[in-house]
Order: sequence, then structure tokens, then C-alpha cells
Amino acid sequence: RTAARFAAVDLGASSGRVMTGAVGPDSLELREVHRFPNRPVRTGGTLHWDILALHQGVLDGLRRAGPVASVGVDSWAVDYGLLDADGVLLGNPVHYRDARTEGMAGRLAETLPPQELYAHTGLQYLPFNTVYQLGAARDSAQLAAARALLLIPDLISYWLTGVRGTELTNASTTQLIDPRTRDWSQTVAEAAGVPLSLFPPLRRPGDAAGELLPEVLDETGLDGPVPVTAVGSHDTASAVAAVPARSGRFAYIATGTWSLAGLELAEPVLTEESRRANFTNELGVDGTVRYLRNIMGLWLLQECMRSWESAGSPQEFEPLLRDAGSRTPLRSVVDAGDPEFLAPGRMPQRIGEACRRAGRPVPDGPAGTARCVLDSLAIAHRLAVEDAQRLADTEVDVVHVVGGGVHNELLCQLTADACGLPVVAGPAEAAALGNVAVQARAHGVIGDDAGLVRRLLYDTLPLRTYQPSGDHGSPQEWAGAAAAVRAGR
Ligand code: ADP
Ligand code: LRH
Repeated sequence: RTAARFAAVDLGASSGRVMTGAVGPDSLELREVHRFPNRPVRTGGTLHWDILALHQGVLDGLRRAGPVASVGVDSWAVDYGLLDADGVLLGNPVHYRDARTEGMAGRLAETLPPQELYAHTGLQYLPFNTVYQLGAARDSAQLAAARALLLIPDLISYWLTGVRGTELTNASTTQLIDPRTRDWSQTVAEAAGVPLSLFPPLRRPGDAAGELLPEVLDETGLDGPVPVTAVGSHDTASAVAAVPARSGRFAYIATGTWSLAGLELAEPVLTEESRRANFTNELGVDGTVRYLRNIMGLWLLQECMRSWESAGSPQEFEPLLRDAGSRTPLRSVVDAGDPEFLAPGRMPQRIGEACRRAGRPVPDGPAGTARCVLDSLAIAHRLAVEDAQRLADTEVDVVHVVGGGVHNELLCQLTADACGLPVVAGPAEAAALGNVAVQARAHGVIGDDAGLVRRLLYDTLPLRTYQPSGDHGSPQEWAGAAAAVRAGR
């Protein structure tokens, strides 16, 4: 085995980045070569992704990356672009936070009851699941003209290679995949009126996904051939593949724009109790299942900071989190799992209103509001970790936190306190690492074994452990606050 460099394109809802990973049999070093903002744009009343700006960011990043053995692309889930008969993109992809899917779940329920939908897909109800987005687009001229549907990372891969595919981990977020067969569900597609022929063939993490097109080589200054390799193209699949766990008894929380909190399982949990608890069974790399719940995540804080006209730089986080850390714990708490916080805008006011409705004090100023958000996230993390263990009948003794939230020490400490378990924090760029690791395995640089990757990461990454401290409320106070949030659901 010889060392090689790989490029990971990781498009998050907050920013896109291109990272390179230098991988040897016993080493994996990640370097950020380009980061660019991801700014959604509202036109004609619809919230869109600025997909061409993102693609330009990818090209700029690949130019800076220099020679690589392969490229892998991952991004946020559920969203897609439609191609016409000439392979041209029809309109800008719509953002999952757009309100167009309102009422769509009810419409699908008329042909397929929610219980059956869950039994076939194991997917939690989220208003923006692709199946509902397609329901909302049903009578559009765009969908009528569409000959292919490409999920976001598959669209970027297509623009890089000219090759079309549907990567499985991300396909599992459409709510059209059956997690038992790991293939399309004809039953759901028929009930929802979705022609599965729109989707290019399924491919799996590690599969070859084409080579950079001549025009891309020109644009990036790279010498061909440069292969593109399918990775866990759902960013959360890649992030969980890079959780540096030492044993199987772990829960993870991927904290970025979202908090995705749960367990890695060998089989889906499709019980009615699991459906009612709104747990999802997304597909992971190596035949795993990501059993988790979506929590609003640091989006709550991001949106507050946007309304305070703060750009979210480390210099702005530092004083805000210091002040928030000195506030009274658990004074104001909201349900950070509530989809009422999904849409953008007026976030501090909406959080204040939710506190008032729950009979709790309205948080005061930015520090008070930030503290309310972080206490609320910690409680939602605890509820998800607790419920996942009960529903999947497993026990864990550590919680791994990965993603941008690793930079937020207060959130990591509060999560340890809320869960009553040690939190191992890191890496912050887990999705990019998981992306690189899958490429390195596919190209034979490291052994083709998920456990090996996790051990390698555990041995080489700077990780920080937070023990439950009691400094931010006693175990009884956390239990009481968590019970109150649960009771309000
Ligand atoms: P995504 O992949 O969804 O774009 P990230 O994993 O990059 O998100 O995480 C972004 C979040 O990380 C931000 O919303 C912010 O709350 C947090 N974050 C990033 N840098 C810092 C920092 N220096 N201090 C505290 N939090 C930070
Ligand atoms: C995180 C994420 C998450 C999805 C959401 C749409 O970036 O992929 O796993 O639920 O975006």
C-alpha cells in the first residue's frame, strides 16, 4: 500500500469546502484548501440553493487541491436538481427549508397511511423528505419536462464527470428506499406517483463514478485522468463513518447546521413505537443503518446570530459563548426538535415566543438566548440518545460529538451534563474525513474495514473528552428539564 492524496468536496448548509486528505496505511491528514459560503437565494417567493455558485466553489477548490488520486462529493440530503432531455438543469434546486411541502404528508397519507410508509421506508417524518418535495412539484412544468432527477452530490458529480448515478446513502433520505432491501420501494413510489425512472442507477460508497471531464481538467488545471469515487454522499453518512469510536457501544451526535443524534445499527428498527418517536433509519456505508433523530441543531444559533448581524466568526463566538456559559443553567428551554424552527427568520423572537407559550422566562439578550439554545440542544441530544437506546434495545457508554459543534465547548460540556455520559468531541470535519476514508479504502491505500478507519482516526486525531460535571445543573435538574420538554411534545 502506498500513500495518496484525495480530494473531498463537502457541501454543508452553512458552507461548502474542499479538503485534501493525505492518507497512508497508518496516517490520515486532512487539510482545508477552500471554504466558501452557501447562501440560499429567494426568488419568486421560493427559496433556492445557489447551485452554480456552489459548483464554482468546487472547481476553485479542486484547482487549489492540486494533484489527487481521486475526488469524492458529499452534501446535505433530500434536495435535487432536475435535468431535461438534453441533460440541462431545469431551474435552481429548491431549498429544503422552502414552505412548498406544506400539506404534502397529508396528501400522501390518503394513499399510503403513515404507518405503512414507515414500515416500507423507516424514515422519520420531516416535511421536506424528497417524496413530499416531488408531491409539491407534481403539477409543475419543470417536473413534466424532467427526464432525470439528480440528488445534490450526484448533480455535482455529474457536472464533474458527465456520468449519472444515484448514491445509495443519500437515496435513502428520499423516502423511496426500503432499508431492508436497500433498494427502491415500488410500493411507496406508486403510492406517491413518483416515476422511479427519473433516478439514474443506484451506486454505492466505493463505486467508481467516472472521471473528471476535459472541461473540468481545463478549469482546475489538473492532469487527467482523475477518477471520481462514490462516497457516503449524504454528509451525515460520511460524518458517521468518521466517528472515532473504539467500541461498538457508542452514540453519536453530528452537530452542524443540524444535530443528528443516534446509533449505528446493523438492521433497521421499523416498529410503530419507533415511528411515533420520529426516529429515522438512513442507510450508511458498509451496509449500516443510521438510526437517529433530526434536531434543529446550531441552525438555531446561526439564525439568531444572523438577526444580530453577526457573521459567525470565531471572534464573535468567543465572547457570546463565554457570556452564555456564565448564565443560570436551564432557565429557559425550548423543544429543539420542533419543526416550528425550520424556516428562516426572526429566530430570537420565535424562541422567546416558544418560551412564553411554555410558561418559561423569555431569554434576555443574545447571551441569554444563546444559553437557551444550547441548553435546549443538550436536552434534545439527551432525549435522542435515551430514546434510541430504548427503541433499539442497546446500551452505550460514550457519546461522540462530530461536526462544527465540536468548536462549541459549552455545547459539548452541556451535552455531557445532559446525557450523564462522557462526550468525546472531534473531529469537526468528520464528513470530509469519512469522504476521504471511503476513497482511500476503495483505492486500496488503507484496509477496506470501517473499524480500521475508526481506530486510525482515534489514534491520530486530537480528541477532547468532556465528563459530566454537575457545574451546569445537577443530574436531577437535567432529568426534570428533559421530562418537561418531552411532556410538551
Ligand atoms: P454544515 O456542515 O451543516 O455546514 P458545520 O458542521 O460546518 O455545518 O457546522 C457549522 C456550525 O459550527 C456553525 O453553525 C457554528 O455554530 C459552529 N461553529 C463553527 N465554528 C465555530 C467556532 N469557532 N466556535 C463555535 N462554534 C462554531
Ligand atoms: C445535514 C443533513 C441532514 C439532513 C438535512 C437535510 O447536513 O444532511 O442529515 O436531514 O441535512
